[in-house]
Amino acid sequence: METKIKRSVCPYDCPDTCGLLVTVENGRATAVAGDSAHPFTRGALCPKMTHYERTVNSPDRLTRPLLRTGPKGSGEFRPISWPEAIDRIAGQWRAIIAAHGAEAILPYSYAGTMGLVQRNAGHAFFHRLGAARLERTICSSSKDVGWKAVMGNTLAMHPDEAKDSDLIILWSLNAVATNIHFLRNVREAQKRGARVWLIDTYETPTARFADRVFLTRPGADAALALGIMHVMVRDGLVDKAFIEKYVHGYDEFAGRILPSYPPAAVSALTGLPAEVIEELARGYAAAKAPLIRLGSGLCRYGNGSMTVRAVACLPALAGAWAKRGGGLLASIATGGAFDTTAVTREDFITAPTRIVNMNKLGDALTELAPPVMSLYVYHSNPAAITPDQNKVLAGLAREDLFTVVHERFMTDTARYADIILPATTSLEHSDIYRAYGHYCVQRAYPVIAPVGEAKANWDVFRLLASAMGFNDEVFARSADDLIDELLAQPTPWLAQTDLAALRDGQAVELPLPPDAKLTFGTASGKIELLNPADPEPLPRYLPPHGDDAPLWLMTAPTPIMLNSSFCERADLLDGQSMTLKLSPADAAARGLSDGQRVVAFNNRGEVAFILAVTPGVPTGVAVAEGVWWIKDAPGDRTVNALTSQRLTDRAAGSTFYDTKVDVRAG
Ligand SMILES: Nc1nc2c(c(=O)[nH]1)N[C@H]1C(S)=C(S)[C@@H](COP(=O)(O)OP(=O)(O)OC[C@H]3O[C@@H](n4cnc5c(=O)[nH]c(N)nc54)[C@H](O)[C@@H]3O)O[C@H]1N2
Ligand SMILES: Nc1nc2c(c(=O)[nH]1)N[C@H]1C(S)=C(S)[C@@H](COP(=O)(O)OP(=O)(O)OC[C@H]3O[C@@H](n4cnc5c(=O)[nH]c(N)nc54)[C@H](O)[C@@H]3O)O[C@H]1N2
Ligand code: SF4
Ligand SMILES: [Mo]
Repeated sequence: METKIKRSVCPYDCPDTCGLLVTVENGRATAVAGDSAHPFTRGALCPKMTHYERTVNSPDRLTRPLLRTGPKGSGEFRPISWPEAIDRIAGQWRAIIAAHGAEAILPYSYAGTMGLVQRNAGHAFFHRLGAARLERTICSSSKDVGWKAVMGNTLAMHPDEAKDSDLIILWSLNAVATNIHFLRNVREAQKRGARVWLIDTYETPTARFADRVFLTRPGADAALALGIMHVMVRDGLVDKAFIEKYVHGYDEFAGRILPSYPPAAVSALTGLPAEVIEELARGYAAAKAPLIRLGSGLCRYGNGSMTVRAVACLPALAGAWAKRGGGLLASIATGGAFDTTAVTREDFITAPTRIVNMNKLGDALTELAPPVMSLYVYHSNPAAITPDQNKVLAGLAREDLFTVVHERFMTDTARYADIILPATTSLEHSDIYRAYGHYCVQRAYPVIAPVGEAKANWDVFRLLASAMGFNDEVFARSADDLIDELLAQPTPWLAQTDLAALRDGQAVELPLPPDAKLTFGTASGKIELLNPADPEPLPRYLPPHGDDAPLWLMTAPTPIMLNSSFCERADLLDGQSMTLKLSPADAAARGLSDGQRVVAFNNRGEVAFILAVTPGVPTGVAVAEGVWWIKDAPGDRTVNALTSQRLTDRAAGSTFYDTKVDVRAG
């Protein structure tokens, strides 16, 4: 028997992008461990990935192309060969293009895999085809824009600085589920005496690591941040020397928040007592190096971008950026390291084609004119993860919609396909990964052969390109050729990186300039509390969308899933059911008791859950963790039947948390 340990990278949409060591025995992946040589993740993995081999070797893997034989959604298929599958797709597309034009074809992809080549594998092909373009803003586009309104292109601070902070605020971040390696830094800071605050809408599992937990009304964080800053300005608790040197528009900013956001007004918006807002301000201002780790939950509201913008002003008032360990960490953007246009090939767009926002897939499939006639889904599960599930499913059920799904498993989306193509897992293909929670980059080579007849995203698009008669040179290249090309680019970051180590598959950290934290990438070169180029030069509180229903619904992550990925793993679900958490008061008011079947509803849909009554959820809030597959749900819908297609104030982002429901026995 031959046993080897091979390096790889966790491909999932998680800020940590862990280094992996895979045990391969006779060509089969038999165990997965963390790579202790990884500079940031240092050998630890989350519970989902400690048995990644169970996903890779799952008996439920799709291993052959499939052709639908039953009604849409029935899950009835028969195997066909790859050449037949590709021929059928190309044939259907030629007919659709002849009758409706190529813009009737819509690609749908997001972040099943985060590697730069496989994630973006369809762009060159669909641009060449002249297909409609997907606006990929389901995650946190509004957060990026909110941060940029204040900080421009300033580089994110290094996550290891957290160890030197004396006050860490986990703001809208359930780190136990979504950022465990940052939590390790938090624990180290705690050992050195740091205090930890959590600002969320309910007591998440992360609450047990916090010294103080502040529960705010959903969608009200801008008011909270402005209220804290009101107290700091009012009481002279700001760092005047820092503001003088590094901040633009302090006087105008102070002129707005002094009259508008006194603690009493902020208390009415957030539900936090005025004394608590005063206490937060004093504690924050008194800290030597306060650090805000800003999660993404709060950006998924109609006011999300403005909310992030308001929070991003806080460290400027405290002068936190000048202190080691102080500042604000939102997301780490290392896009500048690689010029991905070699993969995405925007130059293939000869005439701009129509753009469809991915959050509005439901409307796009049911209402758009001229209609979408074909949908090609890869590394995404829109039937589960996209808002307004009833509309999405109605669209997917259209008999005249030709749907192709490239997948690893029979997901809720795959069930609606006309043709399913089997996809490789990350252990079976090549890629190169950046991270959004640290500065490492890492290349991964295949560590095992594809399972069954599975193919990687890039390889499928090469086949489709050939079938459509595209003989552009890029389609002749392999994924490894493209990665080599990305690494050969003379970007300033790569010029300072150990390319040999990167080519060897080691995790390599992109260097941050020593003065990065005080080098502000804005037009004024300062932190812009006042941003004269923005249509709204000053931040303010905007109300969220809300709905005509009494309970805010938190569609939060669970440690055992990653969006809808890992639902294939019964060992992780471990018999758990899809629950809805409610406060004792809200349950009693509706005559509901723990463990019973309930239905959450609003004007978009109805979803059955098992009720969990807990004092960790405040009144007025309901919590549904995880994006489940319908087959594991108590009813025939999952959480996104309740969420809406409405977009954020800026950047056309998703508004998953901006959802209200009522609950009844069911
Ligand atoms: N285990 C696991 N890990 C994941 C994911 C997963 O599904 N499961 N998803 C991955 C992806 S794609 C992403 S984008 C990241 C997201 O990870 P995070 O940045 O942690 O963002 P969210 O999980 O959306 O929300 C974080 C918290 O925001 C809270 N929240 C909601 N509304 C508000 C509000 O108005 N104010 C405040 N203060 N808090 C609020 C929620 O209750 C939740 O606890 O995680 C990634 N990692
Ligand atoms: N209610 C609610 N909905 C949410 C969220 C939420 O917090 N609450 N979070 C939202 C966020 S932040 C995000 S980013 C989106 C994420 O939405 P998606 O990016 O769609 O994420 P997943 O649900 O993980 O689905 C990814 C699919 O890709 C498949 N896959 C994995 N690797 C490959 C591959 O190499 N090739 C192919 N072809 N397939 C592959 C997996 O099997 C999986 O089914 O969901 C959003 N939806
Ligand atoms: S999901 Fe996140 S924490 Fe878990 S192994 Fe992957 S990168 Fe690491
Ligand atoms: Mo996301």
